[in-house]
Amino acid sequence: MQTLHELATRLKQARRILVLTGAGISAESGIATFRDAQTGLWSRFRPEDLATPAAFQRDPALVWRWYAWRREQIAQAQPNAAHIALAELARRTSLTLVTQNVDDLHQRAGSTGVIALHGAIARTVCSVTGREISPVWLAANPGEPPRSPHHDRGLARPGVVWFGEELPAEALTAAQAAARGCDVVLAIGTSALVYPAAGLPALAQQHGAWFAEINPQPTPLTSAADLAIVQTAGYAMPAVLDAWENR
Ligand code: BV8
Repeated sequence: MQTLHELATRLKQARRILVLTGAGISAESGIATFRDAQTGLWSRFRPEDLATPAAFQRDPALVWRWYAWRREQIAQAQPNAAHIALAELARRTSLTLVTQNVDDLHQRAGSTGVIALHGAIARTVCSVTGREISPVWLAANPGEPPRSPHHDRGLARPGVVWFGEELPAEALTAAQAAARGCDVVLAIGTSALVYPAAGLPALAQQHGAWFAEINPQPTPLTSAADLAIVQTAGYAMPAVLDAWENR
């Protein structure tokens, strides 16, 4: 419990906080993490092999169906205690929330100004132009995937960043600025394997920030953390808020 009290004290004393979340924060909402063994018909695929432009080029229907399955998981999920505690924490202090997740659970928990580095699974864009495709158009033009209204060779694809694709420049610039300007950086529920997102805690530390990690498993960043809390997000984040109140 001492480590949670130390984290609460650090957060309370911080001028500016950067929080980086990964799929682990949505695990207790029932959404499989990105690298967890995929269930059912998806168990024979590695996510990294499906979340690429080449996979979509090779078999657009397969990739479209994988995202439809994931969208369904997210639609049935609710924000969990960790998402809710983070939204509450942001109401008490200056906090920038950067997420690698493509679900909307932070937003549904009340977090605002969320920097979504890897896009949003709920968005659909044209595979050639990148322009948004409306749900109205999709409902009127079903398909796996539907074709795009923006280009005669275009197909509908999820509005997420695939491996090998650039992150949205504005989001990445804002996240890196937040890393340079924070005095506490907190990584929650990420395996810290995917760059440039996983480089944000080190960037913050290079600029003098104190770094804590919440994850039931060790990650490549654990050894660099000033404080490693080996707990689930759903347990640790509400407990940090409780400890904050008793400080
Ligand atoms: C790019 C969207 C320019 C799609 C995703 C530098 C060095 C090395 C490689 C690279 C580099 N720069 C670029 C690369 C290549 C690549 C990369 O990083 N590859 C890795 C695998 C080596 N990066 C890119 O391609 C990026 N683009 O940089 O463009 C470029 C391009 C090519 C070459 C050079 C430069 C684009 C990356 C974005 C990919 N898209 N998602 C989709 O979702 O379908 S990333 C994907 O992994 C996920 O979406 C997620 O965002 C991300 C990280 O995963 P996590 O969120 O951490 O989830 P994971 O399952 O891995 O881990 C869950 C964790 O939770 C675990 O640690 C677990 O212990 C913990 N946990 C479980 N339960 C709980 C919990 N924690 C707390 N509570 C719990 N209850």
